[in-house]
Amino acid sequence: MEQTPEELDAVVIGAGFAGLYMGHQLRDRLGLRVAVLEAEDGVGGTWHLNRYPGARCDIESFVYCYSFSRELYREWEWSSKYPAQEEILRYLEHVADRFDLRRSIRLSTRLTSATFDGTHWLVSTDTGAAFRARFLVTGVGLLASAPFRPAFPGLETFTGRWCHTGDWPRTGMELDDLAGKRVGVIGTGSSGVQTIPVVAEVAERLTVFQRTPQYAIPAQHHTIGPDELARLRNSYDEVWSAAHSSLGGFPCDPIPRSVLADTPEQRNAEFEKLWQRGGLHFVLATYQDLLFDLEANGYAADFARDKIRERVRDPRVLEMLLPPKDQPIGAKRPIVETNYFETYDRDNVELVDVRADPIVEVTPTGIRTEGGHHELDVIILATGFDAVTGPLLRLNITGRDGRALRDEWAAGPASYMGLAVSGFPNLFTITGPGSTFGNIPVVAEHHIDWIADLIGHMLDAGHSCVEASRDAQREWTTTMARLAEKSLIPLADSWSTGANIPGKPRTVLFYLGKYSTYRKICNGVAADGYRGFEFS
Ligand code: N01
Repeated sequence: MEQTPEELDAVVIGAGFAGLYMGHQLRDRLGLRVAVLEAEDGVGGTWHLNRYPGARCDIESFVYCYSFSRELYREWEWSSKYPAQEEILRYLEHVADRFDLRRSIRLSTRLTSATFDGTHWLVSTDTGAAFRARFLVTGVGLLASAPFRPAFPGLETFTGRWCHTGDWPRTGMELDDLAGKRVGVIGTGSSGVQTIPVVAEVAERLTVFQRTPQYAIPAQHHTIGPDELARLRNSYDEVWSAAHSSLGGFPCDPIPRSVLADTPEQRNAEFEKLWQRGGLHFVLATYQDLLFDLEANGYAADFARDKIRERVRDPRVLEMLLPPKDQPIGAKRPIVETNYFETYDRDNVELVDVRADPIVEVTPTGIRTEGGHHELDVIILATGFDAVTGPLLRLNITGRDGRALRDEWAAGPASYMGLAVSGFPNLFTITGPGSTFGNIPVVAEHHIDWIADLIGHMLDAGHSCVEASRDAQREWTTTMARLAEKSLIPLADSWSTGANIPGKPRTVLFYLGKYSTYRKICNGVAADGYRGFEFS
């Protein structure tokens, strides 16, 4: 039964990277009464949920973290270049303790609806707890709370164990539990590519069901030794100034010319340098036209295909793993890998191309494709997420005059800078659709500071309501569309365009300009008296 609503100033949804810091800003900087609602039984968001074997971040640890506290930055000892899931979760738990945030967090409390009553947000939850607050801030992330499980016929009849990478069971599915089992993985995006080599090491047999071959860039992963750690911990100013003036929210040195300006020898040398550097740099810290010009992109794609050729011995398997010539590199969110391609040379690993040999059904004992039956004890869905809008639309948000967010966004989302939606006063969406596409903790932190500044401004000025204007939202949508026209990103059938979910409107979900430009725009709007917002 719903309880009498608790009176608050703000409700924050989610206790991951975004929600933790938002709670801290609203409570400790602005002195507001705040509840951070978290559906799961622990903090950490994505890093609480994504516990699949091999889960690791593909942004470097020294910049996949908060910058708001210099002390926190200096204290924390990252153990490796790309932090593992457990380590990031430990970091976020540490943040919750260090800043005494737990007393403001309600765990195991799933928001079921949020309705604006003309002055306040009325928030209901699955525990019966209810809240009435002036401000509602979503920190639900882009992906993790909305796993996509394709409707494979017969999945419910499977007698083995199955799960999704983004909603990994807490018991019975650790790596040891998979030892000696026949495991099937469907999907070869970032999650699949991370878990496949690790599971292959222990499984009796691993069958990978691949729909689209993908480029994947070696992580060149390594542990961080004492000297490197000391250098990173003492580089706070350089790191964050470089991150904030960067393309994607992490320090990088893009090549300030076209791929086409270099000779084949020069560009191969540049590509090789980036390849050895590892990770996202190959696609993001590279020639300026790589993600904008198909011809330029083609040279990088050829280079990456050649690298795959060097690593797979079986020509039949290689043919299945090579992305086709017309598939640009980096149009889908780039994948970062360790030992991925070599895994297919193992005797216990089989690759099934489900475009040539489609999945017909899941049976009680495995997966039937047109070509035959694959006996399995475990099925892992690495099939991705209903990204960006999915986590928000699950919240049942109703704004001014009974307008449901689901209806407003039926043909695709519209927002002002990814931060606010016209018709939804005093609602702020951290990393919402329309925001920049970059290193999420950095983008989220910028949003949170910006939102806290705006709320602080309202308190000082005595405003009770703020709302993005229709015109500002329309202009932002036009700006996004203009940038998208120039980019290769909309060409991919991926989560960043909504194309991975059957029936979802295909639209560009991000502002595809540089993070540094986006940051300047948001800060300029604030400096200009919050241009595009209406106060009352
Ligand atoms: O999901 P994805 P993800 N039948 O959407 C396939 C972040 N992340 O969880 O390409 C068969 O990329 C689908 O095939 P196709 C990161 O931002 C980060 O891997 O659509 N296959 C694809 O292969 C990332 O981009 C990290 O043809 C089906 C796969 O499933 C984002 O999360 C780690 C299918 C889905 O790939 C999402 O990555 C993990 C079907 N019906 C995730 N439906 C790191 O930081 C889908 N597929 C390292």
